[in-house]
Amino acid sequence: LRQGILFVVLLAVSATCGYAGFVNGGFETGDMSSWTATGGSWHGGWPMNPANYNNPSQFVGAVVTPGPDPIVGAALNRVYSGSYSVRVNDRINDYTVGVISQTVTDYTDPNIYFAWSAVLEGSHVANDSDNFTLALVDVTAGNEVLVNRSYSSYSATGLFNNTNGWYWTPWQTEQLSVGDRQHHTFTLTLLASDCPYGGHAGYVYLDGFGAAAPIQGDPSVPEPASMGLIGLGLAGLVWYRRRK
Ligand SMILES: [Ca+2]
Ligand SMILES: [Ca+2]
Repeated sequence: LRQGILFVVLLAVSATCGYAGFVNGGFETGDMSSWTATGGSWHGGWPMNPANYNNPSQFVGAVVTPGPDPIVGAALNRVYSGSYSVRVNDRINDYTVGVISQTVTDYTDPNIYFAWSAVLEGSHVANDSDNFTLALVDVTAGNEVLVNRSYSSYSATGLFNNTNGWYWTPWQTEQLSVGDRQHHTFTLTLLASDCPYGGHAGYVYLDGFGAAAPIQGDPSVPEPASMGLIGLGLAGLVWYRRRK
């Protein structure tokens, strides 16, 4: 029996190791641990000066719990998967910028997943808008940009709905195949900003950054993958006991 239990434990450990590259990618610790979070202010002028938003003590945003988005309502849940997500920037018009990033090294899983949703207050022109940029780059390949989602409320496309003058997207899930980039280093960065004249705000939610597809909804429902592993472990236990 002891060897059977050991088998179960080993399976659990090997499952964990496969996703070791990402830490707290779904914010399920309830805080920003393992993420770099900075921020600052954007006063006047396009493009934005990075020196103005690299202050760790001025991060604008928060880890949030499930519930209706305060602008959109029940049509948009603040959390995509599990009990928490992060909201970068806020809905107050006060020139703020929020930035988060995480880097994974020596990545060996075949895919990278994440989910995002944006809520942007309607504005005027491209250089006078709240905006965001969500990018995944392959650092090993000279910072090659693999995913770049960049919108302002001025450039909002058919991806966006409009509620009371705010443009918003349903949750967007991204799957990126990186099986041919074994052992590379990747960085995910999300910047969300008010407009530079303090007239319009916008924010972006992020969740489920990891090697497995994030599962939408209730955290109490176990992921199919882990259920399968538990089943395998139990099968191993039965096999061992029969053999004995
Ligand atoms: Ca989550
Ligand atoms: Ca703000």
